[in-house]
Amino acid sequence: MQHDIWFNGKLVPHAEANISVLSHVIHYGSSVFEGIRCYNTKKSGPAVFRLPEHMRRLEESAKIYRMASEYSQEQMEAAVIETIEASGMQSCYIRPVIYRGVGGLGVNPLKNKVDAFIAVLNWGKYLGEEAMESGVDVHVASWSRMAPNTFPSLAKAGGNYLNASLVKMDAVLNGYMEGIMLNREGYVAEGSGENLFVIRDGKILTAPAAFSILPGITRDSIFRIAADLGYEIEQTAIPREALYIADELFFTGTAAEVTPIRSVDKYVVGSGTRGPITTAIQAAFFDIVEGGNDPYGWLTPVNVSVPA
Ligand code: PPE
Repeated sequence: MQHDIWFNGKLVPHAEANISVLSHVIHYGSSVFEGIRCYNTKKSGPAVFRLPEHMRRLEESAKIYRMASEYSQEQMEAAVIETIEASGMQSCYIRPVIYRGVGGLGVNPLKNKVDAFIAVLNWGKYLGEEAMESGVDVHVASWSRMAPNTFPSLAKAGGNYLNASLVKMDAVLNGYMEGIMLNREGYVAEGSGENLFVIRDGKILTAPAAFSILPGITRDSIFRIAADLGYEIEQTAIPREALYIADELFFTGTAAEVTPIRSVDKYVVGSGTRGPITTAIQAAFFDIVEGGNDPYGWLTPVNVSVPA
């Protein structure tokens, strides 16, 4: 079933949420977006995970690209809730997008209209159901992450995903689930749609924000969860070969949640299955989002009435 789309302030049927082929975004990739999950928590029903943080990042992505959205962060948060409630979905993936619309062709976007929409859809496990336990097989991508001062990596912008989709296609066509990108200096950056964590000798490492990564909201959540479980986390330069001798590796992301990695470039990671620290962090994460146990105040409840 296709749910109503919130489109420039109003809920409209899916079929009516259309854009012009002459929209700036079609020609030049000028959009910013978010991916957010709503979970049907055991404890208190449907709730959105870290909604203010996602909408803040959306607003900041728009700011970087000088897009003046008509809607404030608070209005966009309310619009997300409204869209979920209207859909009747108790759990869903939420995709808000702000983009450059019509207003003439040509690179200069300053005259083009800025439009916004929010869609809600079903989205299961990003890297496969059984991957959550057994882990995924990945490779190091031959494409690098963008260099600093080329495309702003802190903005979650549509155009950045041209690079990501080259990485993902190469991975899939070579029989891997995902590709890990290195930055321009050759240090580990992230997956095409996930942040990456490396565990060795009980210590957890991940790339710093300045390494051309998207600093994920799940990544930030893992910092809190892991610290409270007593693990030390360091944001540091990780050489490629550290992946091959790691004890454990895992991806994080809204879509990917916490997904273990069992091999990289056919090197077996640790024991070749989900390791103990990954298991503990994954369990703590799912206790929040699925269990509804929310020590950090990360869940925003939504009222989805179940049809009788
Ligand atoms: N890095 C990239 C490049 C990325 O796209 C994502 C999310 C992350 C890191 C993790 O960020 P966060 O979701 O805030 O923890 N990728 C989104 C889109 C994936 C897609 O295929 O589309 C997502 O997970 O929603």
